[in-house]
Amino acid sequence: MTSRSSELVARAQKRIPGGVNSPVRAFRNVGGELFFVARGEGARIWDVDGNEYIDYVGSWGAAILGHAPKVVVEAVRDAAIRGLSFGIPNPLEVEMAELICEWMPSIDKVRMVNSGTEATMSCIRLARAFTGRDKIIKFDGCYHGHADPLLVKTGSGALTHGRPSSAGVPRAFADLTISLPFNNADLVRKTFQKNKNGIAAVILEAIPANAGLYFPRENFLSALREECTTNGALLIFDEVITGFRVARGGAQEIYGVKPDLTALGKIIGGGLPVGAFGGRAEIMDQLSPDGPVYQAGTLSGNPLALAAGLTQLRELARINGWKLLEEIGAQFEEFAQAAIKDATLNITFHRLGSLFCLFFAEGPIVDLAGAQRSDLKMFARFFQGCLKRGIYFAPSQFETGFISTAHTPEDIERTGAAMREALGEL
Ligand code: HOZ
Repeated sequence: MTSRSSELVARAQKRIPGGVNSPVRAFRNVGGELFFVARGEGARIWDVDGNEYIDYVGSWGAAILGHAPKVVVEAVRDAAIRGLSFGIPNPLEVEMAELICEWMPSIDKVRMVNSGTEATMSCIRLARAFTGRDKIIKFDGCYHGHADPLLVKTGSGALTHGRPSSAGVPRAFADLTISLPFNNADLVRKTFQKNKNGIAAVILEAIPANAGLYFPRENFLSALREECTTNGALLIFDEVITGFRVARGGAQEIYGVKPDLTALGKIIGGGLPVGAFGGRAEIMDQLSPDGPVYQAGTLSGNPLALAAGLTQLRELARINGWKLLEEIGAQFEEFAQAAIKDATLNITFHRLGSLFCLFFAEGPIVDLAGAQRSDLKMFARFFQGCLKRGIYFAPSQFETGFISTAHTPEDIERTGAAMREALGEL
């Protein structure tokens, strides 16, 4: 019998490129057939055929309170009744701006946009205008959305499908982007020396979470801060994933390094499409209408998205979500490590709070080259083994797992058991 998902896959493939609206969802590297989701609640999702999964994708991090949290749904409903979109300033924009600036003290001023891609793209334009320079430094495997200057040796779906630098990006644009291995401060120093007064900005995910998950070495971020300051370049943190997740003030709070600009997204939209970018006032004041840098959007500051985001953030603070996520994450780690130990395979487990990743490779893994040592076939078998046991991890080795505050101890225990069995089959 054909499943409803299979029918939808067939129809989608006729009318949507690859059958999906974002490439990682296509299951290409894990085999098997993707499923269509019908609904979600808490840590669970159900596909259109009624199969239930414990979900560790959580809308790629946006659903930090789990799916359809009552408070957020109610806030969206209340906002919707008052109007869906105006294209006129609304009070929630001020509330959101104040909250972001309070929780992330490196940000004096902030602009709301509709996606992380828009946020990073706008940071780059702003940095170029502010410094009067064209080149940027990024890091191999760090993914900053799909704007032209940033699709060079990038992570996420581009990496998953073996094309980390996209076709369609003019050579002249790509030549302005220098991509370096993560965690190599010496190379950054040398690149600055070679490009005297040429680098506008260094952009990075302070905690790279789009090529699996790995961490900055001690002093790497502070070395970048120093190099940028010495050379008159801006330091841009892409905290689309880590912002308000790894700590209230994001990765910059944990590592104590202050970027000039920060890109945000996911959590601040509570599951609706949102991004934001902000930073030092003198840089942000370059934006139109005060300054010469143009940036705009019909749906920017959309009341539904901001109602969802503000409610999610306030709820996180109310329940001390960061402490809770660390506790759930620690429990997850305990089960995962025990299952990995018994499986006696080469697996490197990384976790920070509610972010985690199993690399099917020996550690240490500190950069993209390390992540790429992973046995992708083994990952695919592990993914399928977990999926058939009702556990949904991201369908790519080069993504990160997301735990929400809705994952219960029973969910984690069940996940641990499924992981143990799936690893046992490899
Ligand atoms: N680029 C996202 C993961 N890092 C995937 C977005 C999606 O497929 O929704």
